[in-house]
Amino acid sequence: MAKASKQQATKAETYKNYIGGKWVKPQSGEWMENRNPADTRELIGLFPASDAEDVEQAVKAAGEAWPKWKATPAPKRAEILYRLGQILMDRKEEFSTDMTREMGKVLKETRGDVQEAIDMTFYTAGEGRRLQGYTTPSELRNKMAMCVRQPIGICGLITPWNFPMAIPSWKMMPALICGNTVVIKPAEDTPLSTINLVKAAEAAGVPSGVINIVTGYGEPAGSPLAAHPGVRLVSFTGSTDTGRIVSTIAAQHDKICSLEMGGKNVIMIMEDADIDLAVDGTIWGAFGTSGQRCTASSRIVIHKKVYKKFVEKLTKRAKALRIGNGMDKQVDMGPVINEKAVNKILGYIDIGKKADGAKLHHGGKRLTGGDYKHGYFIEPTIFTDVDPNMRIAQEEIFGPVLSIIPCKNLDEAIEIGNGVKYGLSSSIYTQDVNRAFTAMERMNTGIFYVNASTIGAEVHLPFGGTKATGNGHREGAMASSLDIFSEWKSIYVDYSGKLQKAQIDNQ
Ligand code: UN1
Repeated sequence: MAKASKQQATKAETYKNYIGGKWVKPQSGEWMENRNPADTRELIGLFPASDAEDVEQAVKAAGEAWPKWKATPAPKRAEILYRLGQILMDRKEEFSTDMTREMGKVLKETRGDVQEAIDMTFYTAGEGRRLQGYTTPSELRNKMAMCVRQPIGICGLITPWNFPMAIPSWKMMPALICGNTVVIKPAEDTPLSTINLVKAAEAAGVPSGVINIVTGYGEPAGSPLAAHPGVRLVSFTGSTDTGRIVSTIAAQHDKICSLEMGGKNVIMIMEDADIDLAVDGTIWGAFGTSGQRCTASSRIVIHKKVYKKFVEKLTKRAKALRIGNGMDKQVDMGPVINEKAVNKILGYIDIGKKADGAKLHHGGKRLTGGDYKHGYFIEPTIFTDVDPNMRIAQEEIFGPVLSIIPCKNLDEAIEIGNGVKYGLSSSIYTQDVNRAFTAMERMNTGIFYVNASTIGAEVHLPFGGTKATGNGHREGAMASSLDIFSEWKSIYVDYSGKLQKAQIDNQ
């Protein structure tokens, strides 16, 4: 996204930051353009290119709002979230359309993104009447022991462009139900969808200062948020490289830090699999969202016996995919997010062809003429005869590029499947229950599917991965979300009226 001149700022719709319950211009006086990646002639609007001063104001507002929000009973906080969920439902179509315009994925998928935010909001609201800790016996007489969840304080949320409403909701809803206040910095490519979420929260009655949004670029706006001494927790989803920077900054201030980062997800297809089903799952997993999901199926490891048949069927389907503007109902796959992404993806296709020496079986080019002229379109791309150690089979490309790797049996498939630095999602297609359970046990990923693609996580199960995908946390699923956004307090009540010593008075 290009920086906008002041002159443009007077013409296009201009959005603001939301700080302390007010929509305010950036202190920086700078704006950034948000353009449709399917047709860059369409300017969605101008958004604040915030800097440290804007972050400072937002953190201050979040700090001022915290004592009152923390003291609000959780069931009352939940009532606001129920209202928010309802508003998102009512405005689903409008928010989905905005999202397709700003980030490109087809309307069917942006509806899914908004739905995921709705699911997360209602699911989390239910927690307002639980937020359970536990009581447990003490080792001493006349003494009671229990533990309760405490809010943490101000949470800094840094979120990506590929799920610009769902992922903010994974972080914002549990943060709020636990009694924290938040400052969110959405990705610079998709500020509108996150602003829509914040507007819905405002309409639902979230008190001033409880949610604050500053839009802008990573270094001027994201870094000061991660570094601000008032921010106790930083929650980040995005690339592994940026995640490392965020966690390094957070570590210098002893912050709680949760990271969701890259993936190099694998579908393993055995010789007994339902091949048509596996083709369906591959098309959806590899080319849905133009491959721009951290859960995207970027590797297929397939038994030699069915390799040829699978590649034939898959290629036919890939050729039939209609690529274009996600607003068009006929379109199956939209653009990628921006010019930088085009260059990165084409760069990897080049590496695949030249340095790696893989066979480019289908696609591989940017689409340029006609309707494609003003957008960032790349053909669905399939490499065959890929060696598991090639760069295209090891590194996250984040685009519609699939590597197909032959294998001779389940053991080899699992070894290849696990042989990457990431550990987000994996799947197996087989009709054999023994193989399915063997893979389920041995795949070192946070998410595993049987006879389904690597994408499609639901909000009430833990989301996240092993190894370089994260730093041990899981989002979604109540227990894991609450573990990120609350701190335990252990409480001992001694009603014996005398000094009792744990571990010592143990007779
Ligand atoms: C992501 O891949 O960036 O599992 C998030 C899915 C979605 C969330 C994906 N529910 O595909």
